[in-house]
Amino acid sequence: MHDRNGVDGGSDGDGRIAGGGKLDSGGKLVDGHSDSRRRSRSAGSEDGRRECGRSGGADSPGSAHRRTPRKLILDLDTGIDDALAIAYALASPEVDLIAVTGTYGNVTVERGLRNSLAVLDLLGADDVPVYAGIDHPLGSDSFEPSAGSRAIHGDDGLGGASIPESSRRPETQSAQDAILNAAATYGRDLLVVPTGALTTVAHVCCRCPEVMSGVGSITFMGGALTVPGNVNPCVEANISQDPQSADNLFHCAVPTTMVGLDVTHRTVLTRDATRAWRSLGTRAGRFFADMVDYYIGAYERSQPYLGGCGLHDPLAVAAAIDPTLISTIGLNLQVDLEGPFRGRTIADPELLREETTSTRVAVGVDGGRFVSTFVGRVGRLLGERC
Ligand SMILES: [Ca+2]
Repeated sequence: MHDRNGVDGGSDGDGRIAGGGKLDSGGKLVDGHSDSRRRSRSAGSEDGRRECGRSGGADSPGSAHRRTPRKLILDLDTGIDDALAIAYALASPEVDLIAVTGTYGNVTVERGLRNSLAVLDLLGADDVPVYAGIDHPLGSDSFEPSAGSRAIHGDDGLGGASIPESSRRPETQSAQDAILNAAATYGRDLLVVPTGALTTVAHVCCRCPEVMSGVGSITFMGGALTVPGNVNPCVEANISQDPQSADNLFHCAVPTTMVGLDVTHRTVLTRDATRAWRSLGTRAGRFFADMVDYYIGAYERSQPYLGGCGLHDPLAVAAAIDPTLISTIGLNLQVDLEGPFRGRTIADPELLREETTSTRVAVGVDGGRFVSTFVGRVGRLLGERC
């Protein structure tokens, strides 16, 4: 399965689709050559609720020689490392962030959307649309953040750091339709990076596996295979939010890459970085320094041996952009759904002899290269803001 999960292919990366047109601000196909930033960042049509169709991007011209940034959708439960993932995405020339979709975990969907909009606006990306996804796990009709999440990310999800509220609102289209439309439009030129509960992405993948199998990659932050969890000795937080949806995703024949605690705890940011950001003298620098100092403080209490905070969600973005940062093994995963190990990610014993595997599990990372790239790119971005 992963033989075709390559990094090449797709549309010309500039918003064009197979028929030669582009998407207008509502996501509708138009002719002509105008190319506003807003237009290229639209993630899907407003009339949404499309039926599953073939991806338009995989066989389009220009796939052999990529010259333009690939499209990126982040599916975030916007707490502190999600905000860092937004910054890294905006600072990376290899990708064009076309949408943020909202899931839950660190915070509720509503709170996460407010945080995403505020962070995007602060970083000068007030043209990136934000869409609400499913706001509770399968088998439940509500969600509230855990005490552990509030301790690590703060009650507001951003460590109490000062940031203006956005005047924007989330789009009326659902995250599910936005993701599906973008997948059908951009095909392998689209990267999808979920970094919270997998409910929305699993729903879309199970609903239209052929379309979602056609995207460039689905690289999620979550799970723990070779190291202990961070909820309990077996379970990682994102998977714990909705184990059933994660298990559905692993069994719906859509290729994924797992960037879990196995590697994210090897990429650590220290107070050296926040001191540098604060010294930039910009509002964005101060906000990110205050926010991450709160995060590092939480780590100093819970995992002092790390020497800083884990760069969980930004590493997933970086691995989606540059898979050479990680080394992986192929597995067909399952999630334990009952008993004391509920939420554990582990190989499905019934699929051990399958020749094809659906998930590349990251077990190694070039942490030094990633952290230095992260510090350089994000530092430049924060210095450019007023
Ligand atoms: Ca997250």
